[in-house]
Amino acid sequence: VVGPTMPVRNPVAQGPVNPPAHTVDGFVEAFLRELNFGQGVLLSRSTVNDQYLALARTVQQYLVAGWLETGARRRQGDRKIIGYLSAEYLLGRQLDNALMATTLGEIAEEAMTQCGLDLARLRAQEIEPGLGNGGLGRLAACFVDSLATLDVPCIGYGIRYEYGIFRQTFVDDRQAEVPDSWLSLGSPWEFPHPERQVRVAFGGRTETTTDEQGRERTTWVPAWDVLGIPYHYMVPGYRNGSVNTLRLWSAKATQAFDLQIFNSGDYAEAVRSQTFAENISKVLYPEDSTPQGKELRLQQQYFFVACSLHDFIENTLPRDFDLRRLPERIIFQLNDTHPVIGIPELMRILVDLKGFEWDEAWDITRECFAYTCHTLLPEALEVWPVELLGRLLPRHLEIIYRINDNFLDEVREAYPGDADRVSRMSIIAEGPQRAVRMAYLATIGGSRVNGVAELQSQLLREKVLPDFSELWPDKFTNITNGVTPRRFLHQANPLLSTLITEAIGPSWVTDLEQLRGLEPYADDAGFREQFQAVKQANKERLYRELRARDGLELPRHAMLDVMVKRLHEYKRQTLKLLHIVSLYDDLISGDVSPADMVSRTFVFGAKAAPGYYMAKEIIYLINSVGRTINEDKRIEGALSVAFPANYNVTLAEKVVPAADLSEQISLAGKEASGTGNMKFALNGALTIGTDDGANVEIRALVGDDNFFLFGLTEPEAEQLRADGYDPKTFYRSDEKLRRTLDLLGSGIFTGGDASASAPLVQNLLHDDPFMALADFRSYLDAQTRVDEAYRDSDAWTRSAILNVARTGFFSSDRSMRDYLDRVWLA
Ligand code: GPQ
Repeated sequence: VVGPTMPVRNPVAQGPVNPPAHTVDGFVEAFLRELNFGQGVLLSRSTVNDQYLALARTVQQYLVAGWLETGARRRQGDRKIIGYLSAEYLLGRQLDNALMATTLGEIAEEAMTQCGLDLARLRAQEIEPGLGNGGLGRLAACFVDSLATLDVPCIGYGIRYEYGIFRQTFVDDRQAEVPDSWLSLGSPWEFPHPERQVRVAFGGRTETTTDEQGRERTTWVPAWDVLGIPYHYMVPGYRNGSVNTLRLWSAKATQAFDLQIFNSGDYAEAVRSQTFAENISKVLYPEDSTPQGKELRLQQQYFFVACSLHDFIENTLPRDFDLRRLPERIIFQLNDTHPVIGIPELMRILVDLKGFEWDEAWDITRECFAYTCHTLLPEALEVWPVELLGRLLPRHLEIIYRINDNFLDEVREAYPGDADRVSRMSIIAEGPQRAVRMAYLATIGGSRVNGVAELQSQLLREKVLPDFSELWPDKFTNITNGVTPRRFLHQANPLLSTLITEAIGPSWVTDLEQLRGLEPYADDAGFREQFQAVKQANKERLYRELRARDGLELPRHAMLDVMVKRLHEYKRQTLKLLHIVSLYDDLISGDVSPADMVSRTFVFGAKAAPGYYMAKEIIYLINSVGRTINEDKRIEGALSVAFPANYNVTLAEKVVPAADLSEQISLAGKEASGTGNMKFALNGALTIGTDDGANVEIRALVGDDNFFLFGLTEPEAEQLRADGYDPKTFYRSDEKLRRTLDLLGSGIFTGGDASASAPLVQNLLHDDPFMALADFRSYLDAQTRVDEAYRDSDAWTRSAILNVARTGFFSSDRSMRDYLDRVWLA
């Protein structure tokens, strides 16, 4: 079974079989077939899960022919393929997306009704594949969506984690993590291909021998290996018949168990090596922007990259392909540093396995990779201890050393006598523990380096990789992130989509700049009224969901103020919390009466990395403050706080369309881009935000009048830090801040126990690494401007419409065109 595909010469089998008829009858027929022959049950005896699985497989039937055709077309053509290498894909639910791509929504609805079933109930049965942490993983999902929609050949490569991002629960207001067994009820969206397994080696040593021509040849003698089994997922373009592939790798032991040990009775020992091997794709690391440097993580990285390169070279390229032309057929885009080990791996393939000379292999390799950096946080830049990398991948470490030697020669030549620079630029960081700087390897070994928003790209050049951008100014570029308008506008916000389409026609879905055509409608009172009605309906949809999902009761008419994103100190959920506490203080001190306050409902969504202590303290305090405020009758419901557990893509699709206010309040210079900020603006929320990441570009596009700016700029924050930032000075000089922090620390939110809030409060007073106290006053003032603006609901709605109309730039279709122009086909 293992081996090349055998051409079948039967003319009947040349093309794909036709999908079922695009009618209710056709759909019902296909569905019942799937239920009977796929699930092996009668409709009358089927469970909701049976029905969901059959429905998923039915919708899939409509996509498969396009998928097979796209594949055949790609194989016949010779277009360059984008090999998107990403350790994370935060896909979200597949069913709705597939229904949208195939225009089967109404047909499926009617077909299910005819079968006596409720489509909404079946949709709710799907557990989303949470194979990512946050923005980086979701970006990858948006990018593959856009590439399919643009009909650009792309294979997304990644890991099929058996357990994705943990399911978050709250126990006594604190986060508790539950494993996400997303595969346990079946996985109808994947196509396993065990016959296309790839063997991946680890450990051992290298051997150098001299061949007959006197050339040195190094071979790797590994110590152990695992198999990678590819699982294929369809990535449909938007109603264009083009369907790309996502290829996710699952680890399998080369030997299931040791029969001899098993027979001797030691069952645990008999399966030990299997467990060890299969752990590689067992679980997603839940750290976001903070790599842990764990051996298993490096195993994951090498595992999926080695599988992917092998798969492309041996199975995707034609048999006799001349590898000197590899850069004409593939560009591997490195989604952050996680797949950077692919650079030495391609060198190893070319030099050790294919017999290339080093220099020629290096020229090919550099052309085949490009690197995207998603951060400015120094702690987020991956480094691997030399000892660990050498133990796990001895040959790759040798190759990295040689790449480094050659590169440092280049540096010495360009800057004679500058030893300092040489050590600054070395891939190997010297010190008590020598380490491989993966961002440097990526920069040296790739043809392009890009940041993900203008400001971050500038800071990347100036602060993170200044020596490299000086040496190779043309290598650096910016490509501002984007989000797919299909999932985050068309699918998530059907009411607004209909309103937009009625105004400007339907083609904005694949040409988002057309939203500009909405600008005149901002001044149309009738349109504003409809827009408001849509927002209100979306709020009510969200509140229904939160009632059913989390038992939350929320007022219908308050301003909806939303902060959803990973929990991280730099993102400053704390600042939001201080704002809430300050409003509560206004109320209970009698400074403001509930009737005079602009009512707000605050919605948080955030997972903390399980080992991130301060982030978990912040979650605890948000929950504690929220509970106290929600239960306090004195404030007459002027404020309410909702923190639904387990924020994920599915919930985002309900939250984003409902929001009035989008909180994008990171300390300037810390958020690389943000993509939630884009989703909210596109759905007609106004942003309160700092001059950070893509906020800068959002504000430039929507205009100052339609954006609430506050806070230090990046240079100001830098200056403040250089001058010796002392949060206490802000605490002392601002009475409102003092009262707010004192109230937070008083114990009234934590059952009378002041020590329960101390970790956060003390951290803010004595350290405050992300300058929440410095920005507090400016934030509060901006929130006052928000209140004033919200009181004039017509003017607010006008601004909201202009936000939609002016943010078409943030389509990931545009991002993909930029990558094509500036990186992939440059
Ligand atoms: N991002 Cl380095 C992540 O989600 N995880 C990471 O490990 C790193 C970055 C985010 C980044 O924080 C956001 O500002 C970006 O919008 C997002 O990547 C996509 O580029």
